Amino acid sequence: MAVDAPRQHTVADYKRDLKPVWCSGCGNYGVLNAIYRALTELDVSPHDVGIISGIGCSSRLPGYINVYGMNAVHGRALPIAQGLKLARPEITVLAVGGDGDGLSIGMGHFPHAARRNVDMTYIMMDNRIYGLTKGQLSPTTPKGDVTVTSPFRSIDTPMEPVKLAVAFDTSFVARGFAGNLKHLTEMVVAAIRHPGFSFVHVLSPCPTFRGMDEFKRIRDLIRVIEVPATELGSRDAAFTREDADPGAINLGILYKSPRPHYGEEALRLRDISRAGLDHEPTMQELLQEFMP
Ligand SMILES: Cc1ncc(C[n+]2csc(CCOP(=O)(O)OP(=O)(O)O)c2C)c(N)n1
Ligand code: SF4
Repeated sequence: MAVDAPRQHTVADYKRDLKPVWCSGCGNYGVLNAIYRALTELDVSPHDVGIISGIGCSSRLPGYINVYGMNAVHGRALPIAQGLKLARPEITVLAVGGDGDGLSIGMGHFPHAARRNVDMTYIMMDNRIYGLTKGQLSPTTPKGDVTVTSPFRSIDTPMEPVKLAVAFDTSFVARGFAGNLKHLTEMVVAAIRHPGFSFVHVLSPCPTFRGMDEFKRIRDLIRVIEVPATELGSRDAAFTREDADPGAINLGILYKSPRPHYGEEALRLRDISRAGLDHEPTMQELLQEFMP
Protein backbone atom coordinates (compact mmCIF):
# COMPACT_ATOMS: atom_id res chain seq x y z
CA MET A 1 0.00 0.00 0.00
CA ALA A 2 1.34 3.46 -0.85
CA VAL A 3 2.11 5.55 2.23
CA ASP A 4 -0.76 8.00 1.71
CA ALA A 5 -3.31 5.55 0.32
CA PRO A 6 -6.44 5.40 2.47
CA ARG A 7 -7.01 2.18 4.39
CA GLN A 8 -9.43 -0.25 2.82
CA HIS A 9 -10.45 -1.84 6.13
CA THR A 10 -11.72 -0.81 9.54
CA VAL A 11 -11.88 -2.74 12.82
CA ALA A 12 -15.53 -3.51 12.07
CA ASP A 13 -14.45 -5.66 9.10
CA TYR A 14 -12.74 -8.15 11.43
CA LYS A 15 -15.52 -8.32 14.05
CA ARG A 16 -18.21 -10.96 14.13
CA ASP A 17 -21.69 -11.00 15.62
CA LEU A 18 -20.70 -13.93 17.82
CA LYS A 19 -19.99 -12.53 21.30
CA PRO A 20 -17.10 -14.03 23.29
CA VAL A 21 -18.12 -16.31 26.16
CA TRP A 22 -15.06 -15.24 28.19
CA CYS A 23 -15.65 -14.09 31.78
CA SER A 24 -15.89 -10.35 32.24
CA GLY A 25 -12.43 -8.93 32.96
CA CYS A 26 -10.61 -11.75 31.10
CA GLY A 27 -7.33 -10.65 29.49
CA ASN A 28 -8.27 -12.41 26.27
CA TYR A 29 -10.55 -9.48 25.33
CA GLY A 30 -7.45 -7.28 25.20
CA VAL A 31 -5.66 -9.75 22.93
CA LEU A 32 -8.67 -10.01 20.62
CA ASN A 33 -8.85 -6.21 20.35
CA ALA A 34 -5.12 -5.97 19.68
CA ILE A 35 -5.46 -8.46 16.82
CA TYR A 36 -8.44 -6.52 15.37
CA ARG A 37 -6.38 -3.33 15.47
CA ALA A 38 -3.22 -4.96 14.11
CA LEU A 39 -5.07 -6.42 11.12
CA THR A 40 -6.68 -3.02 10.52
CA GLU A 41 -3.32 -1.30 10.63
CA LEU A 42 -1.84 -3.87 8.25
CA ASP A 43 -4.95 -3.40 6.09
CA VAL A 44 -5.07 -7.07 5.20
CA SER A 45 -8.29 -8.43 3.73
CA PRO A 46 -10.19 -10.76 6.08
CA HIS A 47 -10.19 -13.48 3.41
CA ASP A 48 -6.38 -13.31 3.32
CA VAL A 49 -5.93 -14.25 7.01
CA GLY A 50 -6.01 -17.64 8.75
CA ILE A 51 -5.99 -18.03 12.54
CA ILE A 52 -5.45 -21.47 14.04
CA SER A 53 -5.76 -22.29 17.74
CA GLY A 54 -5.54 -25.28 20.04
CA ILE A 55 -8.02 -25.82 22.89
CA GLY A 56 -8.63 -23.59 25.90
CA CYS A 57 -10.46 -20.36 26.78
CA SER A 58 -7.80 -18.45 24.82
CA SER A 59 -8.10 -20.85 21.91
CA ARG A 60 -11.70 -19.78 21.36
CA LEU A 61 -10.32 -16.59 19.83
CA PRO A 62 -10.53 -17.59 16.12
CA GLY A 63 -14.31 -17.84 16.51
CA TYR A 64 -14.52 -14.15 17.28
CA ILE A 65 -12.67 -12.86 14.21
CA ASN A 66 -14.11 -12.53 10.74
CA VAL A 67 -11.22 -14.32 9.02
CA TYR A 68 -10.61 -17.96 8.16
CA GLY A 69 -10.08 -19.81 11.44
CA MET A 70 -9.98 -23.13 13.18
CA ASN A 71 -10.36 -24.01 16.84
CA ALA A 72 -8.31 -27.16 16.32
CA VAL A 73 -6.86 -29.85 18.56
CA HIS A 74 -5.27 -29.33 21.99
CA GLY A 75 -1.59 -28.47 21.54
CA ARG A 76 -1.59 -28.72 17.75
CA ALA A 77 -2.08 -25.12 16.60
CA LEU A 78 1.53 -24.78 15.42
CA PRO A 79 1.77 -27.76 13.03
CA ILE A 80 -1.64 -26.98 11.54
CA ALA A 81 -0.77 -23.31 11.09
CA GLN A 82 2.57 -24.22 9.49
CA GLY A 83 0.76 -26.53 7.09
CA LEU A 84 -1.68 -23.75 6.20
CA LYS A 85 1.14 -21.29 5.49
CA LEU A 86 3.04 -23.80 3.35
CA ALA A 87 -0.10 -24.59 1.36
CA ARG A 88 -1.16 -20.93 1.02
CA PRO A 89 2.02 -18.83 1.33
CA GLU A 90 0.24 -15.66 0.20
CA ILE A 91 -2.00 -15.40 3.29
CA THR A 92 -1.23 -14.06 6.77
CA VAL A 93 -1.18 -16.95 9.25
CA LEU A 94 -1.47 -16.70 13.02
CA ALA A 95 -1.46 -19.44 15.66
CA VAL A 96 -2.95 -18.58 19.05
CA GLY A 97 -3.45 -20.44 22.30
CA GLY A 98 -2.75 -20.64 26.00
CA ASP A 99 0.28 -21.45 28.11
CA GLY A 100 -1.17 -24.91 28.77
CA ASP A 101 -1.84 -25.53 25.10
CA GLY A 102 1.60 -24.36 24.00
CA LEU A 103 3.86 -25.42 26.87
CA SER A 104 2.26 -28.66 28.15
CA ILE A 105 0.67 -30.89 25.52
CA GLY A 106 1.94 -28.79 22.60
CA MET A 107 5.45 -28.12 23.86
CA GLY A 108 7.12 -30.47 21.39
CA HIS A 109 6.06 -28.28 18.47
CA PHE A 110 7.51 -24.99 19.71
CA PRO A 111 11.26 -25.62 19.13
CA HIS A 112 10.59 -27.20 15.77
CA ALA A 113 8.42 -24.29 14.63
CA ALA A 114 11.22 -21.96 15.70
CA ARG A 115 13.99 -23.81 13.88
CA ARG A 116 11.82 -24.38 10.78
CA ASN A 117 11.08 -20.65 10.69
CA VAL A 118 7.88 -20.68 8.67
CA ASP A 119 6.70 -17.10 8.04
CA MET A 120 3.86 -16.91 10.59
CA THR A 121 3.07 -15.47 14.02
CA TYR A 122 2.46 -17.38 17.25
CA ILE A 123 0.61 -15.50 20.00
CA MET A 124 0.71 -17.24 23.38
CA MET A 125 -1.94 -15.92 25.79
CA ASP A 126 -0.33 -16.72 29.11
CA ASN A 127 -2.70 -16.57 32.10
CA ARG A 128 -0.51 -18.83 34.27
CA ILE A 129 -3.38 -21.33 34.77
CA TYR A 130 -5.64 -23.77 32.88
CA GLY A 131 -8.75 -21.62 32.55
CA LEU A 132 -11.11 -23.75 30.46
CA THR A 133 -10.75 -26.81 32.69
CA LYS A 134 -11.27 -24.69 35.80
CA GLY A 135 -8.07 -23.72 37.46
CA GLN A 136 -5.42 -26.45 37.33
CA LEU A 137 -1.76 -25.51 37.63
CA SER A 138 -0.07 -24.77 34.29
CA PRO A 139 3.60 -24.78 33.21
CA THR A 140 3.84 -21.04 33.96
CA THR A 141 2.06 -21.03 37.34
CA PRO A 142 4.44 -19.35 39.82
CA LYS A 143 6.07 -21.61 42.39
CA GLY A 144 4.22 -21.40 45.69
CA ASP A 145 0.79 -20.66 44.19
CA VAL A 146 -2.32 -22.53 45.29
CA THR A 147 -4.43 -24.01 42.48
CA VAL A 148 -7.04 -26.78 42.41
CA THR A 149 -4.28 -29.27 41.57
CA SER A 150 -1.72 -27.79 43.99
CA PRO A 151 -3.86 -27.25 47.12
CA PHE A 152 -0.76 -27.11 49.35
CA ARG A 153 1.11 -24.79 46.91
CA SER A 154 2.97 -25.54 43.71
CA ILE A 155 6.48 -26.94 44.12
CA ASP A 156 7.24 -26.80 40.37
CA THR A 157 9.57 -24.21 38.88
CA PRO A 158 7.63 -22.31 36.20
CA MET A 159 8.68 -22.21 32.57
CA GLU A 160 9.67 -18.87 31.08
CA PRO A 161 8.26 -18.67 27.54
CA VAL A 162 10.43 -15.78 26.36
CA LYS A 163 13.63 -17.45 27.50
CA LEU A 164 12.54 -20.68 25.83
CA ALA A 165 11.84 -18.82 22.58
CA VAL A 166 15.27 -17.16 22.74
CA ALA A 167 16.94 -20.50 23.49
CA PHE A 168 15.19 -21.95 20.41
CA ASP A 169 16.61 -19.06 18.34
CA THR A 170 13.10 -17.94 17.37
CA SER A 171 13.57 -15.33 14.67
CA PHE A 172 11.41 -12.70 16.44
CA VAL A 173 10.46 -12.63 20.14
CA ALA A 174 8.31 -10.01 21.85
CA ARG A 175 6.19 -9.62 24.97
CA GLY A 176 3.01 -7.64 25.51
CA PHE A 177 0.31 -7.21 28.15
CA ALA A 178 -3.41 -7.58 27.54
CA GLY A 179 -3.92 -4.46 29.66
CA ASN A 180 -1.78 -2.28 27.38
CA LEU A 181 -3.69 -2.37 24.12
CA LYS A 182 -1.65 0.23 22.23
CA HIS A 183 1.66 -1.48 22.98
CA LEU A 184 0.30 -4.99 22.37
CA THR A 185 -1.07 -3.90 18.98
CA GLU A 186 2.40 -2.59 18.08
CA MET A 187 3.93 -5.94 19.06
CA VAL A 188 1.42 -7.91 16.96
CA VAL A 189 1.93 -5.62 13.95
CA ALA A 190 5.73 -5.95 14.20
CA ALA A 191 5.46 -9.73 14.61
CA ILE A 192 3.23 -10.15 11.55
CA ARG A 193 5.51 -7.87 9.49
CA HIS A 194 8.57 -9.93 10.48
CA PRO A 195 9.51 -12.34 7.68
CA GLY A 196 9.83 -15.62 9.60
CA PHE A 197 8.43 -17.34 12.69
CA SER A 198 7.53 -14.66 15.21
CA PHE A 199 6.50 -15.27 18.82
CA VAL A 200 4.52 -12.86 21.00
CA HIS A 201 4.24 -13.79 24.67
CA VAL A 202 1.16 -12.03 26.05
CA LEU A 203 0.46 -11.67 29.75
CA SER A 204 -3.31 -12.24 29.64
CA PRO A 205 -4.75 -12.46 33.17
CA CYS A 206 -7.47 -14.89 34.23
CA PRO A 207 -9.26 -13.06 37.07
CA THR A 208 -11.61 -16.01 37.62
CA PHE A 209 -8.94 -18.53 38.61
CA ARG A 210 -6.04 -16.26 39.57
CA GLY A 211 -7.93 -13.58 41.43
CA MET A 212 -9.33 -10.18 40.67
CA ASP A 213 -6.02 -8.49 41.51
CA GLU A 214 -4.02 -10.36 38.82
CA PHE A 215 -4.24 -7.40 36.42
CA LYS A 216 -2.87 -5.03 39.05
CA ARG A 217 -0.18 -7.51 40.14
CA ILE A 218 1.11 -7.70 36.57
CA ARG A 219 0.67 -3.98 35.88
CA ASP A 220 2.92 -3.22 38.86
CA LEU A 221 5.71 -5.39 37.41
CA ILE A 222 5.76 -4.51 33.74
CA ARG A 223 8.04 -1.99 32.09
CA VAL A 224 8.13 -1.15 28.40
CA ILE A 225 11.67 -1.28 27.08
CA GLU A 226 13.27 -0.50 23.74
CA VAL A 227 16.18 -2.83 23.09
CA PRO A 228 18.90 -1.18 20.97
CA ALA A 229 19.07 -2.72 17.49
CA THR A 230 22.70 -3.70 18.13
CA GLU A 231 21.62 -5.89 21.08
CA LEU A 232 18.56 -7.51 19.55
CA GLY A 233 20.55 -10.38 18.01
CA SER A 234 22.36 -11.37 21.21
CA ARG A 235 20.98 -14.32 23.14
CA ASP A 236 23.25 -13.55 26.08
CA ALA A 237 21.91 -10.00 26.25
CA ALA A 238 18.31 -11.26 26.02
CA PHE A 239 18.80 -13.69 28.93
CA THR A 240 20.63 -11.10 30.99
CA ARG A 241 17.83 -8.57 30.44
CA GLU A 242 15.16 -11.08 31.46
CA ASP A 243 17.06 -11.88 34.68
CA ALA A 244 18.27 -8.36 35.45
CA ASP A 245 15.46 -7.46 37.84
CA PRO A 246 13.32 -10.24 39.35
CA GLY A 247 10.78 -7.57 40.26
CA ALA A 248 10.22 -6.46 36.65
CA ILE A 249 8.76 -7.96 33.48
CA ASN A 250 10.03 -6.56 30.18
CA LEU A 251 7.56 -5.64 27.45
CA GLY A 252 8.80 -4.98 23.94
CA ILE A 253 10.66 -6.61 21.08
CA LEU A 254 13.21 -8.65 22.99
CA TYR A 255 15.15 -10.72 20.46
CA LYS A 256 15.59 -11.04 16.70
CA SER A 257 17.45 -13.61 14.68
CA PRO A 258 16.78 -12.69 11.05
CA ARG A 259 17.45 -15.38 8.47
CA PRO A 260 15.73 -16.74 5.36
CA HIS A 261 12.35 -18.24 6.25
CA TYR A 262 11.21 -21.72 5.34
CA GLY A 263 9.35 -20.64 2.21
CA GLU A 264 12.46 -18.92 0.83
CA GLU A 265 14.66 -21.93 1.64
CA ALA A 266 12.15 -24.26 -0.01
CA LEU A 267 12.13 -22.16 -3.19
CA ARG A 268 15.94 -22.21 -3.25
CA LEU A 269 15.87 -25.97 -2.86
CA ARG A 270 13.38 -26.25 -5.69
CA ASP A 271 15.68 -24.23 -7.94
CA ILE A 272 18.67 -26.40 -7.02
CA SER A 273 16.71 -29.59 -7.67
CA ARG A 274 15.67 -28.25 -11.10
CA ALA A 275 19.13 -27.10 -12.16
CA GLY A 276 20.26 -28.97 -15.23
CA LEU A 277 16.72 -30.00 -16.22
CA ASP A 278 15.77 -28.82 -19.67
CA HIS A 279 12.03 -29.06 -18.95
CA GLU A 280 9.55 -29.42 -16.09
CA PRO A 281 9.25 -33.20 -15.52
CA THR A 282 5.83 -34.65 -16.20
CA MET A 283 4.12 -36.90 -13.66
CA GLN A 284 4.77 -39.82 -16.01
CA GLU A 285 8.51 -39.10 -16.05
CA LEU A 286 8.64 -38.75 -12.28
CA LEU A 287 6.83 -42.05 -11.79
CA GLN A 288 9.22 -43.69 -14.22
CA GLU A 289 12.18 -42.44 -12.17
CA PHE A 290 10.84 -44.10 -9.01
CA MET A 291 9.35 -47.20 -10.70
CA PRO A 292 11.54 -47.86 -13.72
C1 LIG B 1 -5.99 -34.17 24.31
C2 LIG B 1 -6.62 -33.28 25.36
N1 LIG B 1 -6.16 -33.34 26.62
C3 LIG B 1 -6.71 -32.55 27.56
C4 LIG B 1 -7.73 -31.71 27.25
C5 LIG B 1 -8.36 -30.86 28.33
N2 LIG B 1 -7.99 -29.48 28.24
C6 LIG B 1 -8.73 -28.59 27.55
S1 LIG B 1 -8.12 -27.03 27.60
C7 LIG B 1 -6.84 -27.53 28.61
C8 LIG B 1 -5.81 -26.56 29.12
C9 LIG B 1 -6.17 -25.15 28.84
O1 LIG B 1 -5.17 -24.30 29.35
P1 LIG B 1 -4.55 -23.18 28.46
O2 LIG B 1 -4.04 -23.72 27.18
O3 LIG B 1 -3.57 -22.46 29.28
O4 LIG B 1 -5.78 -22.28 28.06
P2 LIG B 1 -6.74 -21.32 28.90
O5 LIG B 1 -8.02 -22.07 29.04
O6 LIG B 1 -6.10 -21.06 30.22
O7 LIG B 1 -6.85 -20.13 28.06
C10 LIG B 1 -6.89 -28.89 28.86
C11 LIG B 1 -5.93 -29.63 29.68
C12 LIG B 1 -8.18 -31.68 25.90
N3 LIG B 1 -9.15 -30.86 25.51
N4 LIG B 1 -7.61 -32.49 25.00
S1 SF4 C 1 -11.80 -18.81 33.07
FE1 SF4 C 1 -10.14 -17.30 33.04
S2 SF4 C 1 -9.18 -17.52 31.01
FE2 SF4 C 1 -11.21 -18.51 30.94
S3 SF4 C 1 -12.60 -16.92 30.17
FE3 SF4 C 1 -12.68 -16.86 32.41
S4 SF4 C 1 -11.16 -15.31 33.00
FE4 SF4 C 1 -10.73 -15.88 30.87
